[in-house]
Amino acid sequence: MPPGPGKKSKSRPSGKPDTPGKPGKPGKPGKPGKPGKPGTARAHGGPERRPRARPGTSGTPRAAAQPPRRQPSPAARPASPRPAVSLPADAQAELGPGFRAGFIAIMGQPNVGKSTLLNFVLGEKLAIVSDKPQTTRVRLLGVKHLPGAQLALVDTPGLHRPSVHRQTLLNRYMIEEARAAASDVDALLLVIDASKFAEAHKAAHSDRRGAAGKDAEDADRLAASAVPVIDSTDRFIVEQLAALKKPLVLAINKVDRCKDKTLLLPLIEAWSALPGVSAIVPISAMKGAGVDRLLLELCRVLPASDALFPDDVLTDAPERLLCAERIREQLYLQTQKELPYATAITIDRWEERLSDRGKKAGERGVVVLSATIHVEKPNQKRIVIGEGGSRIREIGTAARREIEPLLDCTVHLELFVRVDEDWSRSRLGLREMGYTQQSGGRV
Ligand SMILES: Nc1nc2c(ncn2[C@@H]2O[C@H](COP(=O)(O)OP(=O)(O)OP(=O)(O)O)[C@@H](O)[C@H]2O)c(=O)[nH]1
Ligand SMILES: [Mg+2]
Repeated sequence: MPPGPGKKSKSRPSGKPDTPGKPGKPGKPGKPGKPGKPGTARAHGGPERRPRARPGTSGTPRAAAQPPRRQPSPAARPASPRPAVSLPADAQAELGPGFRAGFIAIMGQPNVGKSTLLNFVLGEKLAIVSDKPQTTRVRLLGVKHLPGAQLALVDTPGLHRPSVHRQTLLNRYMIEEARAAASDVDALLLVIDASKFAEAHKAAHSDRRGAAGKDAEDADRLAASAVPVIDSTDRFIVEQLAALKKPLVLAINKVDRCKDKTLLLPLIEAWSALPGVSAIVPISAMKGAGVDRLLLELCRVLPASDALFPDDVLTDAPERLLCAERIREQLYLQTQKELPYATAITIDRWEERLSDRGKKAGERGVVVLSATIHVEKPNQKRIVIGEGGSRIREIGTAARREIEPLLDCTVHLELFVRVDEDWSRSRLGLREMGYTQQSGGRV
């Protein structure tokens, strides 16, 4: 294994930074470590009262003292194009009286839409999303408050089959994060991507038709037999999850991308035949189709319990982590396919200035942030900085626009880029980026 972060060169981009201000000395990064102090449970008069352990979700030791993040006030909330999703109208009759609450891990392969689903359910952007696989790296808690129920949803990194080749320590860390989340919760929500099956089916259909000159019906039959309905990775994942003997709900996502909806039938049939799947719901996490039914199925499998969090708590994730994530998201969005995914963000300086006018006196008025983008190779650093510093300026501006509504104040953000060779392959590198296992993981 290569040694820990090797050559280090840190520079600020040439050109004007997003906001002026001297960098602070790089400190400890926002660390996805132990969870913050549990939010006090509020009694909702459920039939059963039991103290519940909370699974570890993201947190930094430093930020652990922060109160859980509350739902932003309507004034602070960025204009949302849609109202928050709730249960279907007939749900209360189906669920009966009494309160239900519990932790649910959102599991599945990378890129299937787990984080998109979390955000849609919350009606807030909490998790970052990109079309690059393995975007989510640490567990992230989002609390959904419903009439008669509370879902503590834990977004997780994507799972894949263990492969001996090219597994970095970061990969192993992420898989361990997802596994640890699954074993800590009351129920599991497995998300799969229906569009992958639809696309594979379509490709097989046109191959067969072209190759054999078959008529449409024959081609359909042959294509159906050629494409595995449940791919080997999903099969592997569901076997692992079923072994945990917890209620398992399946969401078949991205149905908006399946023009031929009849292709969902073989999927539903194949998944229903597997033992341990409590319910199957086709959804579009992006457009929202079916998400209300999915919430109902999740409520069904939750235990009777008092609420686990006060009803204005959105997450326990520290603001530092959420800010670092927004920067990473912009990095992904603005560099497209040029940048390998082994980049990390550390927040090196966080300075709060109180407001003396405008907003309520004494409230946070400005946050001054310095963050470092860590890459593994000098050419990656050049990509991030861009021509004359243009790209890093764009990343900084876009990230600041995302962070301001999150912190509900003015933000001055300064970004640096540093090469930490092969950090994703060394224990020290992971620790420096804040990726330390919370639950006795094996990294
Ligand atoms: N068309 C369509 N695209 C979706 C849907 N849900 C997610 N996506 C897209 O799929 C890509 C991956 O979404 P994510 O939410 O980041 O997926 P993820 O499962 O969290 O991925 P990892 O964090 O990498 O494990 C993004 O480009 C999303 O916009 C959906 O319902 N329909
Ligand atoms: Mg994700």
